[in-house]
Amino acid sequence: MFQQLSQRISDVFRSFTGTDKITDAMLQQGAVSLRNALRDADVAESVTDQLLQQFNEKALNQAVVSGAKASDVLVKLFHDNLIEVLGKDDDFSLKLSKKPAIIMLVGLQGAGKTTFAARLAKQLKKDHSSKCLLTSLDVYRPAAMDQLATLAQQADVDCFPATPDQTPDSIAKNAMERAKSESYDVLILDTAGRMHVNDDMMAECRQLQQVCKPCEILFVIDSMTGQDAANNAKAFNDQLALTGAVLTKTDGDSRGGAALSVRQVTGKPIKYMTTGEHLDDLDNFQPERIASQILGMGDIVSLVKQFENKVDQEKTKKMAKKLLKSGDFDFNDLAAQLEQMASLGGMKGILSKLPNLGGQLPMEMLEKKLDSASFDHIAVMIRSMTPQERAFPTLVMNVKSRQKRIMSGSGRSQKEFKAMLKQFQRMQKMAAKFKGKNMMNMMGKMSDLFGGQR
Ligand SMILES: Nc1nc2c(ncn2[C@@H]2O[C@H](COP(=O)(O)OP(=O)(O)OP(=O)(O)O)[C@@H](O)[C@H]2O)c(=O)[nH]1
Ligand SMILES: [Mg+2]
Repeated sequence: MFQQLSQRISDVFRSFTGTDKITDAMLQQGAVSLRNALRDADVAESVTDQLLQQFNEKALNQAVVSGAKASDVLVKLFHDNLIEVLGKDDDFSLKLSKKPAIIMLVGLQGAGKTTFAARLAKQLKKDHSSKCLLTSLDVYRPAAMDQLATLAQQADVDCFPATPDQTPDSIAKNAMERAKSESYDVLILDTAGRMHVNDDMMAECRQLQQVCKPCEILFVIDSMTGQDAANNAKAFNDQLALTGAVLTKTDGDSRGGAALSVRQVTGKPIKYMTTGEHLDDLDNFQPERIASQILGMGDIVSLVKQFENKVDQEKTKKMAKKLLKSGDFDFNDLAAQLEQMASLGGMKGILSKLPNLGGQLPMEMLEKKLDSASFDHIAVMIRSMTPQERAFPTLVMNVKSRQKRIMSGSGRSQKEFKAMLKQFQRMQKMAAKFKGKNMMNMMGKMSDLFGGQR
């Protein structure tokens, strides 16, 4: 699901490199491609307008943190915006305050109402020990009532029997009576769908709403609905005051637009998604997961977040200043580098988060080379040095007795100690070369050194 949108959006963002701020020109340039990508992903025009407007407002003048690319920052901002549009702060729980609590399912033909009814009952029974009763109000399609009865049996929940010669609201009234007298916690009403939104269907649904006063009216929509999703959602929401939506068939080859459109147009939470043919293929809707899937950029978003949160910018600046001045690099600097790299999950962590790199790199070989234990060993050896030794590396390089003390204090072998010194000297040389240059570049180069070490 969502693959086409993700590919397009990542293509749009990949072209932005080498800047320290998101500019209006970049957003303008990106907007055309983004608009096309969203349209091709079946996001409705009106929804695209709102989405891009929100995005531009948030993105303009955003700083590109050192070490990140403009495209990374844009991806992260777009991702955050998607999460918001998909309902980050929504309340996804069902409001089942009455007994019996009535849940009414509405939506077009074939959307997945009947199968969702059985899935939901099964889940409520399992997770909340709710006593559920199902009933079909579909008096138009002869097989509809049998279909629900069969699914209810599979889900091991009760189904209120009805016949097609009754009216939908008389069936609903009878089912409510039964639910009340037999102390059911929940009654789920499965309504009849129509090919298109029409007045008959809406009138019937409104009538049912008045008779049953449901706690929840859930709009069930096929995720492959495409451009019509926004219009359909609007029609149902205007007439019925929906309490939420259910996105079905997310296992199919959909282009992702329906989820965005439904949430944005109705303003109601998408409470569930169904992910397959089986009764258990029911999930709570997760905006973060869907937004990341939409972007499909590996863990690039979390990497950018980590850069922002964990790279101590002050520390980096201080170090850069010092290097600018003297090109000096001591053991304190090495310790600080290691700490920053460790906070990003070490080299392995950094590499594994970069999109598309995983497939191209011989990960097994890298894993051997990037043994994080060697970082830890170096850190221990530095901790065993005195403050003077850390600040004046020559003391360590030239005085054998100090070396011995550090080795025994840290419990590392002579071989490890020598390797550490070699590493340190390489980094010192590199620091001299990088005098006055970008710290994050330097960090990257230093990481290369670690990678090439063994
Ligand atoms: N692959 C897949 N198929 C699904 C999913 N949800 C429902 N279906 C299938 O979609 C078809 C239609 O589902 P129904 O539950 O009958 O749809 P409905 O909304 O009740 O349709 P009407 O009663 O005609 O209005 C059935 O064949 C379901 O098995 C899903 O998440 N994934
Ligand atoms: Mg049905």
